[in-house]
Amino acid sequence: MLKGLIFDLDGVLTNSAVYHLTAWNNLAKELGINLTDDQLDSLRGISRMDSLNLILKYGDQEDKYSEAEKEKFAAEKNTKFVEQVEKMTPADILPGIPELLSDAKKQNLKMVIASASKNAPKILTKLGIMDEFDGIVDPATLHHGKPDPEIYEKAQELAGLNADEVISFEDAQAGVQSIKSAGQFAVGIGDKEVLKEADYIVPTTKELKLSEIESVFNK
Ligand code: B16
Ligand code: MG
Repeated sequence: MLKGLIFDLDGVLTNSAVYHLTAWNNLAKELGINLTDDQLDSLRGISRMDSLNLILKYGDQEDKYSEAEKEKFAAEKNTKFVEQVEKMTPADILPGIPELLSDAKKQNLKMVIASASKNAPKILTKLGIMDEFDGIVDPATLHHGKPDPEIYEKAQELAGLNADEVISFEDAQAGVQSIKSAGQFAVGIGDKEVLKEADYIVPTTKELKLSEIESVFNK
């Protein structure tokens, strides 16, 4: 029986990816690295330090900087990202999400956030939906990033539920893999081919309808 929903943040509740990608692209340029669109796209859903390491790898600069220098670059990127987050408002919630959250509330479902972003509480506060959630996984406590199941297992634990009692929402391939490895029902939002491991796929958040997802979940 369905008892809870678990949400990725970026790309599911709001589109902060555009700010992440712009900030990474600018940092890469400062380091003399020109990223292709595909390389930039591959950073979606990936943690801050993993993203920086990937960028340095794309630029053949893997061993060029010390850990302290890398921390400085990551902090610089984050400052630029947070400047954009400060401008976010409830209008930045993706279409279809307010209805989904309110349908879930009516059914008393638990709701938890499974985002790799350390900025998740700040973003949710700017969106005005912080109070809707029963918990947020703290990414600082994780040993492995998505596609490892750890973040979705932690989210399920926070909700106090079993894997077969939750539906989890993701826009990134690594995220869908993480959900499936945790043994949960995955809703993928985006490209059918990329997210083919999900149990239910919609092209955008506009097509999310809790009753329809539930009918597939209950089969
Ligand atoms: P931060 P999600 C992820 O959020 C983003 O998709 C990814 O681009 C970002 O690097 C990562 O969070 C870490 O974010 O630098 O704010 O800690 O999709 O897992 O909600
Ligand atoms: Mg995401």
